[in-house]
Amino acid sequence: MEVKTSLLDNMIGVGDMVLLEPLNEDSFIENLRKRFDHNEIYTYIGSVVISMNPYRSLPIFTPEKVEEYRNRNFYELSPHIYALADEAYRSLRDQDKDQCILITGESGAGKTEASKLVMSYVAAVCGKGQEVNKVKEQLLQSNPVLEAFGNAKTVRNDNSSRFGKYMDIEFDFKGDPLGGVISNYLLEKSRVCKQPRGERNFHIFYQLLSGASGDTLSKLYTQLVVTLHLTPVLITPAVSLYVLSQNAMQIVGFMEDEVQLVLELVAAVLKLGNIEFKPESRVNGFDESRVKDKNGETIAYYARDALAKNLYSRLFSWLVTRINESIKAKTRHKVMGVLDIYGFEIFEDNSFEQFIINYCNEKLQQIFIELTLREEQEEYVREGIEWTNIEYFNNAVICDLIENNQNGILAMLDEECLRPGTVTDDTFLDKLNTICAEHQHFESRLSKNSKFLTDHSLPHSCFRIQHYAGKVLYRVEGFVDKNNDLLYRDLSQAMYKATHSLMRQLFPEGNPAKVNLKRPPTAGFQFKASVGGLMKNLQTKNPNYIRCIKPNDKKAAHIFTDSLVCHQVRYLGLMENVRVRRAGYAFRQPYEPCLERYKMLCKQTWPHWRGPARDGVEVLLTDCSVPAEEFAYGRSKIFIRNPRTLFTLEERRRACLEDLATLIQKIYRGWK
Ligand code: AOV
Ligand code: MG
Repeated sequence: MEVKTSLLDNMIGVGDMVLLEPLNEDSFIENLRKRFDHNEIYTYIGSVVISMNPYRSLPIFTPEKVEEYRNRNFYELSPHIYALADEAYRSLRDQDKDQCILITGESGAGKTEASKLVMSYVAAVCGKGQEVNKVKEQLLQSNPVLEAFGNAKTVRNDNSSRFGKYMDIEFDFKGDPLGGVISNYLLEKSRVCKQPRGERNFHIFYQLLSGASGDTLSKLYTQLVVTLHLTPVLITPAVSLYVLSQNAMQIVGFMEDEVQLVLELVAAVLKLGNIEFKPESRVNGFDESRVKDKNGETIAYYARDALAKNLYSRLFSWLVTRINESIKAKTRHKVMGVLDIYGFEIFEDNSFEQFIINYCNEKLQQIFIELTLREEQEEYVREGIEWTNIEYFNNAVICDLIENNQNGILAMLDEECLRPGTVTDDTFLDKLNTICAEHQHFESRLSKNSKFLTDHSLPHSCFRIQHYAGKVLYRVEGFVDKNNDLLYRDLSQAMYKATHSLMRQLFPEGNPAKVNLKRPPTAGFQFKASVGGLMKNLQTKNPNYIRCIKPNDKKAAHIFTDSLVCHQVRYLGLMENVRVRRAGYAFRQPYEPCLERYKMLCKQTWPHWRGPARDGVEVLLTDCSVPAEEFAYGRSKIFIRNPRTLFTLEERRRACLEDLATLIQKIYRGWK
């Protein structure tokens, strides 16, 4: 039987790195480049999909492509993100397994686009019908709403996600979507008040100011508001994007008056940014802004910014909750989780936000290592299959350095934030340094492994971490404050007194009847807890990986910078991934389902096999003349080395089913 060669076409490179000969870093990069030059942006490492950002629209996401990949075996056609989406969806539907799609890669590598492609593919192939279509439309339209409020232009990416997002899509037993639940992780709210040079505030501000009608704007009293750090650049796309996000809000289920309330708060944030405080004067009718000296002025600005940031981030969380109300299903049978977080980033100036974002990426890399490299190798040992271990870099030490409950950086930051006395960012840094010097255990983790660096060559008030994806220099300025994340009680109370119903709702702690003297948990503590919860959740699901790679630093099409790609290939651990995969077996399955699926290919196993499933599989594979070196019998699973073997079995099965269908038709006609 003919085996398709799409995975082995040398002109456009090899579709599966597992089949690459010879295998070394140069050939790996060369293969990616060759494929990239031929518009083949996807390449497999076994079941992992590498996705190169093309930075231009390619005609490979059409409805015809969806049809092409629908219900096809993973290795059958040329590599595509649709093949991964299809595989995940079918194993959810047919094998009843919860799935998760883990999308990783640095800022601008294409994670958010990939997550949308997966969602739209699944929407296209799962059930139809009025009710189901409404659910799908709502799930898809939650994206533009959250992007408008949670994405912004950075130097790395014009549409950079400034929050982490995990979405469970919920299905019934037939595989029809019922709804979804979105979880969001720490929005980078400091952006509301301050953006690094060359960057912008959240999209919604520009969309509103340039897209909304004069009438709407005058209702929001925003005509005059356009100075401040929020200076909008009036660009045309923002105009149509405004319409887009307004429509999306409507589809997701926001009432007209709710949209109005949301926009009013966006306008309120804009206005806050416009308030100026002058000594001994009254501004904008705000009595409280009458400040007497320079010192007070600073506090007033500080309070203003804290309020703007809090208002905006609470509004964002409210939006997520509100969307969830619309899309949440009453029951669910199976779920597919899609994770799209902010990617690893190194800026000129890195603060608490980058620290949090990069920590989150470490955790994801850790999950990849746990499930793909470690788990895979351990499985061979468990199953009693001969195996030589392959070395790989385990970033668990970096995760520990950040999150260890006793002396991790986050714990020390919390300790410092809660300590009585004068606490500043520098006392926090001193603490890090002292502990580093004093604590033997800590020292061994910090210094010997050189993951934490504080030598004198560093600029003032900085520490450096050797992350899995590169060294990052963090400036401690603002760490304590951002971690504390406190808002003056007077401000919460003032907000709670507002006549604006949504505003009141966002500041429940301002209710004088419910004064809570307990300190709210710190931002770092909350983040660590929610990321920990996320990791646990992901581990209960069957993972599907998309590893996104950024081909150049210019956000440009057609440019493939070897050094940049090489760096990513290294830190993503892709070479180790191929080696583990090659040394081992591409496919494995417990004996029972394997026998069930292929038993029709052999007379002795069809229609029933009476002995143990393991023996049945052996009879079956021998009968199908699969060469002995192609498989190994584990304790509970059959291991198949080459994806093509599996593909051959699938082809035969399909032919068999077709024959059967023809036969049944004949018999049926005979009866008539
Ligand atoms: P990210 O999610 O990984 O960065 P995005 O998914 O936002 O990156 O991709 C960045 C930009 O690259 C997009 O706005 C598109 O212009 C382009 N792009 C990405 N994937 C494709 C594709 N498949 N086809 C065409 N263009 C694409 V960040 O959120 O910053 O970590 O935090
Ligand atoms: Mg993104």
